Amino acid sequence: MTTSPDPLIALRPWEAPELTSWNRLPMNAVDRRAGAIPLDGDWRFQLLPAPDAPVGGAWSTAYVPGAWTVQDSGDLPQYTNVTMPFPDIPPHSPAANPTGVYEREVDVPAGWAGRRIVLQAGAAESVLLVHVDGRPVGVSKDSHLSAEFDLTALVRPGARTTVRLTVVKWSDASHIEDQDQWWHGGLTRSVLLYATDPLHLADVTVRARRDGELRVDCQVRDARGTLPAGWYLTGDLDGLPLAQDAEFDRLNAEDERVSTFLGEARLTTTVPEVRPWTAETPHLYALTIRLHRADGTIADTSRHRVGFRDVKIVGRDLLVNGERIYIRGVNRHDFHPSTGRTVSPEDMRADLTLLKRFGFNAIRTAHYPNDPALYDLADELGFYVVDEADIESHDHAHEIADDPRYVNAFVDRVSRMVLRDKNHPSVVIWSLGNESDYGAHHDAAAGWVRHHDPTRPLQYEGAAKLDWAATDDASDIACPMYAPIEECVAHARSGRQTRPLIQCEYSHAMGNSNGTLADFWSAVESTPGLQGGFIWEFWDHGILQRLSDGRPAGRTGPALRGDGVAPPGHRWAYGGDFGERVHDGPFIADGVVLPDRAPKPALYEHREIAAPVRIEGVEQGGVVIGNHQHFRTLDWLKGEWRLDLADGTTLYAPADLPDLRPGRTAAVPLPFELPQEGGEAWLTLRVTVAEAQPWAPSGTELCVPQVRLRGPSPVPVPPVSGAVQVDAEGLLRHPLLTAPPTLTLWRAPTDNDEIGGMADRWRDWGLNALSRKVVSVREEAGRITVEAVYTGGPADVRHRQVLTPVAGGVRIEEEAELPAEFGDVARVGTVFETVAGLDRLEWFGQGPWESYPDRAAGAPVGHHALLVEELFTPYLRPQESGGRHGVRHFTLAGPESGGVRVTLDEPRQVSVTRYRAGDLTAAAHHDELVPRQGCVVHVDAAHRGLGTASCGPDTSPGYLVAPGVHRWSWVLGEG
Ligand code: IPT
Repeated sequence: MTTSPDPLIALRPWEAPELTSWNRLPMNAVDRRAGAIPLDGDWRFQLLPAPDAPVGGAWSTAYVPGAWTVQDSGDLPQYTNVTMPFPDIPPHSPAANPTGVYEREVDVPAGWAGRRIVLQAGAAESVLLVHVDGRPVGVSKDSHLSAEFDLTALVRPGARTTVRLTVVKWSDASHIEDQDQWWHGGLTRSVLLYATDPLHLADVTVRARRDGELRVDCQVRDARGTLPAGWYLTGDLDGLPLAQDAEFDRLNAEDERVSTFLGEARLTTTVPEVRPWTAETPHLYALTIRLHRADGTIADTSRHRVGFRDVKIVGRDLLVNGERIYIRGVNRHDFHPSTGRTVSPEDMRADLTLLKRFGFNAIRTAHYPNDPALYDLADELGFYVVDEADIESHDHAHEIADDPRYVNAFVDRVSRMVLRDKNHPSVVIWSLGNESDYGAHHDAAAGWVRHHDPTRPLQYEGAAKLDWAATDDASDIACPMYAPIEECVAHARSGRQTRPLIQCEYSHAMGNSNGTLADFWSAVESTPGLQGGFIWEFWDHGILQRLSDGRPAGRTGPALRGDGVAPPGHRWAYGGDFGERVHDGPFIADGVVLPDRAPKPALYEHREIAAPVRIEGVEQGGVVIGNHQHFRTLDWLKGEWRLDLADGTTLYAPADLPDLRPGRTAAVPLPFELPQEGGEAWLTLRVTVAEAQPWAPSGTELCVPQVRLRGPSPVPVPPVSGAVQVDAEGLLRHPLLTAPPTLTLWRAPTDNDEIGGMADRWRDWGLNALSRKVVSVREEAGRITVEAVYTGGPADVRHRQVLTPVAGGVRIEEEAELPAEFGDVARVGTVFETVAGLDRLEWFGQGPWESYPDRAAGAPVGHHALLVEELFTPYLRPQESGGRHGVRHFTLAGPESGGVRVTLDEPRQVSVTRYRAGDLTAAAHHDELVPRQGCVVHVDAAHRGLGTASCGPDTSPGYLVAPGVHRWSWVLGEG
């Protein structure tokens, strides 16, 4: 070990959990961005092999804010879930410990003479050491909160100063930042330098109640020590003046300490006819607080946006402004595919805008305080935020939760989060962190929060999971993760429930997933005591990676396409793709959006489940409409009716939405006279934004509730004379097919299938490679019966096709007998392939987006058309994709030419892609797939639900494909 005269290095703070900071200023909620000098941009940079290695190598540059791991530094991102990336046990870190030294000059303005000068580092991963002109300044830990240092005594206004920020990647703190995400190193949020008058606002705490009461508590300090006599505060809220609370001043004056050193003052007002803040109505008021010197001049100013609202738990209900709300939440990491960790306000606005459009009203900042700008946006756009502290000790949870060396870190992280975010109306719940067992440190941190901020509930999954009904732990909410819905319902009905039940994580969105979401929500909405949860998670964290050299593309990489496919020459990297030896593969790709924020189809399912307007049913010629919002009427929405008939007819009519208060229903007249002919009929209400919202221009579609007005009337397809062509094996010959219809029981395993163990079972049964043997081919009056067996598994599967010539094509009646040995398979169905040139699918069934048997509540029945390429979702690890549920008939045709027309005996699962299931199974990344010229078409008699077994419950029994006899029939025509 090299010895260093530098005291910050000599302290070895990276292996000292007791030391959470040195010389760092207390966290506060005063916004200092206005007037500050931003220090973002290129810094001199060198990466040392260890924190105590000498600085003195060659300098390169690194961009701030940014992770060096995506900037060609030689150190690359690594993804692990639970497992720590190094074997050292807490509080130790490995000897090989990449350490980034950032340096730059700053010209301190001459005008700052006599002012207090502060450096703010937005985030450093994981230990920050600060030097100015070679002199030690301070230390900070917590990779996801800012650190401030007073530089007044160290810098000279008018002179040039060298700032050095040393960031040590691995430390005792890494053990409590084990958050199932990419490990990076660097200064990942902005750095700035600001100046204040020595007399300044040290903190401002805003409490704004739904009844219009506003209370602002201010802490005033003077950097010179003693406060000058006669200072006072003024403030106003949208022009309404606040008054300094005289009684509060009188009590303070009695305490000499307070009046001399620790200035405290309270400003109050009552807003008449206040417009309350909710996620649906995020009304904000502008508050300005001014600190005056005795002569009236202004020493300091702080600006805030204020939302008036109450959050309360009453019994087992979480209430916002007295209403029991549903939490339609998502877990969100700070992520961007190019920068890894650094997110711009524009990107965050895009995240939140998308979430609003898809019906989300809540965010859990998993598993650390997100970028500060996120909370401003959540206030403005309207989200309920569970603000989570930067604590996850997953790999060593049990050891750390009671290791006294870590107690400071727990309380420090939780308290600093609360101090930073306490003024945001969007923050409705504090969270003590994630997956860190339950120990004394949690109670210590909970005690701090409950004392400091009694206005919000607190949650911690690790505490509440021991007994959902407990009343004396570190959680005011039972917030389990991935609990089966039946368990939640049983608890709510048990009579033992003591607190709200809101799942902190549910419906794991890895790959093609989120099965049974609608069932989850129908249970929530019909069970008092259940209030929703947070889907895991928002992002698929694929990092944009150059194929040429395997490096991250970085912030200067190519523009993203926005359709889920990586730009040419690139792919989305997941665990292992940077050569990591320890990693957790694609488990990092488990979001509802692909890495470029392209929505996965599951989002449409969520959108419909969360719809503000629903069709409750049809009664006596009227359609019953319901308002499912908590706080708004329907006047900001508009509707349009659409009627789809099986024969291809589509009719439209304008819809007048009724004037409905939240929770109410009303019947409106049926907009159409139902035509006598045309078969099955579906009425859809397309609801769009009438009045532009900050998150959606007018015209944005929000939901498409629908109701069936008439069931199918089967049209008989009589046989005709003629002949069906089969080969010696009994396989259909057809000019438009390059592969004849055969039986298949295999789908390219989804992540749920793989991790849930189903795929291995299917492989053991040989379902991916069954071979067909013809048993007999018989012809009788033009009708051909083909008996075959599919072998290779523990038992043979018998399959029969009866091929009959019918007007315009051939009817194929199929029967497959699945032996009892094959309990629970992926699908039973037909697969065939078409000639090239059939590029467009038109269908009558559910759509337009992808849907599966247990994820089909958000895809309305109607006439849909898409290009074959558009049908496919590019899940990061290729897998079953592109399915459409409830298809009645479809045509696959070229731009001019006719093509294949298929009519099904009943609504079936269908997919049309450029890939065989085997192609998808064999590929590890999307870019490895070579699209076929023709189409691979699946028509399924039965298709297994998706479930969420990659982390959580599998699909429900009703969505499984059971053994026994399956029958289906379809007509293959040309059209
Ligand atoms: C749960 C974690 O809290 C979350 O961070 C993520 O890892 C998720 O799983 C899976 O993607 S913990 C799990 C052991 C239930």
